[in-house]
Amino acid sequence: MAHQWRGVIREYADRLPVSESTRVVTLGEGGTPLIEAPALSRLVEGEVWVKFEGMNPTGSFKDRGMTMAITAAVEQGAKAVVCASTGNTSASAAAYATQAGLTCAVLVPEGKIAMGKLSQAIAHGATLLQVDGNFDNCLDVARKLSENYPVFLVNSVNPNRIEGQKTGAFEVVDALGDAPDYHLLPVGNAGNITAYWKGYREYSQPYTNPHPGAPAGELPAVSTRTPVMWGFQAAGAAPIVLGHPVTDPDTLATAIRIGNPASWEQAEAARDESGGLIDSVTDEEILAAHRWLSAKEGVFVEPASAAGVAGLIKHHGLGNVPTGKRWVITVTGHGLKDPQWALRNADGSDVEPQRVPFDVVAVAEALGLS
Ligand code: AN7
Repeated sequence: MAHQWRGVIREYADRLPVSESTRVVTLGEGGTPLIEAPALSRLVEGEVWVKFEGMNPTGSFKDRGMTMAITAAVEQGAKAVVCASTGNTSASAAAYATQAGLTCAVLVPEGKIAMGKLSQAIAHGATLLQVDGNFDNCLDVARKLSENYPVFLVNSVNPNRIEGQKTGAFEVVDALGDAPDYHLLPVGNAGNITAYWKGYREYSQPYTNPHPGAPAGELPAVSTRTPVMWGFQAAGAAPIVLGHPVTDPDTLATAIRIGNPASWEQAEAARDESGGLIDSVTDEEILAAHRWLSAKEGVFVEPASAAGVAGLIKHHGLGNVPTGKRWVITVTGHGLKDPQWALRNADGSDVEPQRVPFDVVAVAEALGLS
């Protein structure tokens, strides 16, 4: 039978908190394309790859963590799960909870949730509550709910989420043969940078799975090194860059509109241990990178997902980007989640389709073929 990718838990079971008897909840996540980006490669005179996480079942990297979080919740006897979300986590939680037969509650901040994400959560039957507050308030309530009521929290403060998401780093190394020189990605609640760094570290040294029931024995190192980690927050929501929480975060990249990241310290550890940086990019830089990806590389992402590319372009402009290096940039979510940004011109006006009569000569003329 032809091989089908089995989802990140089965593909990487020897490095995840599962045992042989674990009932795996999966939608076939992971195995996403690592795409060479020719225009970015030319820009930096190096080799730039984008890890296109929009190709996951619900359209974002969250699925890697959610398969593990929901699998663990089922194993522990959960009947209900809850999360706070700027959108993608809720879409993913709702889908995986549905497959597992769990009920799912999602708390989203007031307004500013991309419509694609909202409709996913609703389509999958989640109970969606819009909280009168921002993401950080939502996470606070979700945490307290899970401490005091019979619901499991599936935000990335749940270590199973980080475990699942570390498989992104494994796939990069498996595809390239070793870790890249640099790994860039957007930073919101900072779970993903934490997870990638954990994955890269675990792959670079001998590993013994600490989970009870996991196969015993030491696995050899897969990579010879770890990359330098560069994370990028939106300028209006850049608490780690500023060194203090932001009480009223604001950015058009709503996925990373987060003022007090749960994995703040782990993100700083990833930065410092790898000799990297966490910097901010403006909304204009994010939109320019979003346009660059779609118009020059053929990759359509949602705005927040372009923050890593925006960071590379920004630092290239600052002269901080050495030539001859290998760069991997995680682009975290699909452009169809939040497609409106492509329909705006650079000057902010709406893109309008050119209208033509149903006449071949007129169409040929409009296309400049005559
Ligand atoms: C497309 O869905 O926090 O730094 O609640 O959706 O691991 O939080 C989303 C985050 C980047 C930031 N790109 O990742 C949520 C949520 C996209 C995202 C991030 C998010 P983290």
